[in-house]
Amino acid sequence: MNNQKENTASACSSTTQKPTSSSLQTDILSYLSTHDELNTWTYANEHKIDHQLVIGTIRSIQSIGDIIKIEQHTNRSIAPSDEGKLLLQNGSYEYNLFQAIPADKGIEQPELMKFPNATIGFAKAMSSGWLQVDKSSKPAIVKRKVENVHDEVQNLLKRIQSLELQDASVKEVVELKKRKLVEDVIVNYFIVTKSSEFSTNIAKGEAELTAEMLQTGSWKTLNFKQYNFNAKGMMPSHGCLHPLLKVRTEYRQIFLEMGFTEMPTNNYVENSFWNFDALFTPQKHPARDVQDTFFLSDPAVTTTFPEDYLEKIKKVHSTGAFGSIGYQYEWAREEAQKNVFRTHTTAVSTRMLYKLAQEKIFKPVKYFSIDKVFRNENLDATHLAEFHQIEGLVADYNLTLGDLIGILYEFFRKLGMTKLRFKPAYNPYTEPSMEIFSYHEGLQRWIEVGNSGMFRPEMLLPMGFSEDISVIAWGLSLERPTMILYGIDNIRDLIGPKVDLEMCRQNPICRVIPAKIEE
Ligand code: FB9
Repeated sequence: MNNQKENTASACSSTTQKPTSSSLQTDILSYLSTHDELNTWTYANEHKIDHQLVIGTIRSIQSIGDIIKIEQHTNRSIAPSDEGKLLLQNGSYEYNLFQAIPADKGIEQPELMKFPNATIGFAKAMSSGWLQVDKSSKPAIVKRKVENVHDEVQNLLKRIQSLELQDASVKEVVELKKRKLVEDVIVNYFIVTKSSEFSTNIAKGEAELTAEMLQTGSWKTLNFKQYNFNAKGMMPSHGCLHPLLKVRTEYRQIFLEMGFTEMPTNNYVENSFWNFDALFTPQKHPARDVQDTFFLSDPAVTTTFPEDYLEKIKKVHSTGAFGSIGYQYEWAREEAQKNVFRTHTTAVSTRMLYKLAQEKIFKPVKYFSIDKVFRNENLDATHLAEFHQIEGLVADYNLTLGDLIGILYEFFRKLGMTKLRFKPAYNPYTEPSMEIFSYHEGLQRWIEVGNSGMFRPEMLLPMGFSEDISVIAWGLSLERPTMILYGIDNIRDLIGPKVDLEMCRQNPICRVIPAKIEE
């Protein structure tokens, strides 16, 4: 963020009286009748009028007819910063501090330092040689060293405000810039000159054609205002899509293009059975600790399960089954009954796969989900306690790791990520598992873009799938791509109470594929 602020603000302090636009119109035309040209910026300052009002009036004169010609110019100038305007109004810290010191007996230093902005005021007053500190007494006494002082800072700010002093190289101005009391501003102003139909008394053109004019025929002789096609239309207040929803739409579109069906994810609350146990996640797995998972106190448990299926899960965990030795531990139903905020949408995939396995005839499927998941993790700039998980899965006969890698290339290619790398990883519910990395042209580095794997037989066979059916799946978040696509570094600028709604109004359309690598 450069400190060059577009100085749309008025060049003059807020105390100036606001002329009506019509009287200002007359003033400007009479000024032009006696001057070759009018500089809106200097005119506004000389007449202590809001620069924007002058520009607005110039525009309205323009809309009446070919009365004036205008040329836009930009120049770099300096102006008091917001803090500078305060000092311009109330005087500088050092000057006000000096005034607070009794001329005769001085003041105890601790007392003086209670004065507003005393630190900077005292430092500046000392460096200007205005004060002396008598350290012989405890506490030290601060006394005036000079009879009286002038508030040079305030004067300078006034001269800068009134454009009398505009040379930024003057050493005092440099000093004020260092104190962030003065800042560079870019001023867009106009040079206005007379045009062919210039006159000082311009009849205000009729702004609308009324029924009465039509009936009387007076419209034939009246002179109507020109349409001012430059007039800025009022931006209608309109709803706007949060960037997350725009990116979600893009991801959803990609899945639908690839023939995937969206899974119903409208249940944030899940029980540990479907969120963990059915996914062959052992009951002692750290992910099941309160450190990682939000457990519900009410309703704390679910008691209804497909009992035969639950027995199979119990078996495959505790003593092993379906050719697996399991985890050889005492599997507890109570643990599985605990209700949680789902930690992943893979819980939804589990329910959908179980339902699929109950079908008489197995039909290959491609499912996807994009919805909220909750993790009781330590928060940082890129992690909140909830995020949107994007998940895709394909269930079919004899799918291989190659099929998984193939579909990942196709999926990420549609996201403009063509260079992928796969790193072996571990998930309780997939073997083999892979973290997915992509080379991000914009960031000029490899970034982790997701996780994936082949669901374990200990998960699929208890559901009732035959051995020759395998399921490949992958997941990523919605927040990470959105932050990268919209250049947002802190997730709190994207989600949460601190989000500036302007960001929602102004954020551009979502281009998941950066422009240059569009096919
Ligand atoms: O989204 C992630 N990274 C990402 C994705 C896209 C992207 O696009 C940019 C525009 C170019 C950029 C970054 N990640 C997954 C990777 C990391 O951010 C990781 O640190 C954080 N992960 C989250 C979980 O954190 C605890 C992201 C989230 C994640 C991780 C794994 C899965 C889902 C989400 C999964 C899974 C899975 C695996 C096997 C079978 C089924 C599901």
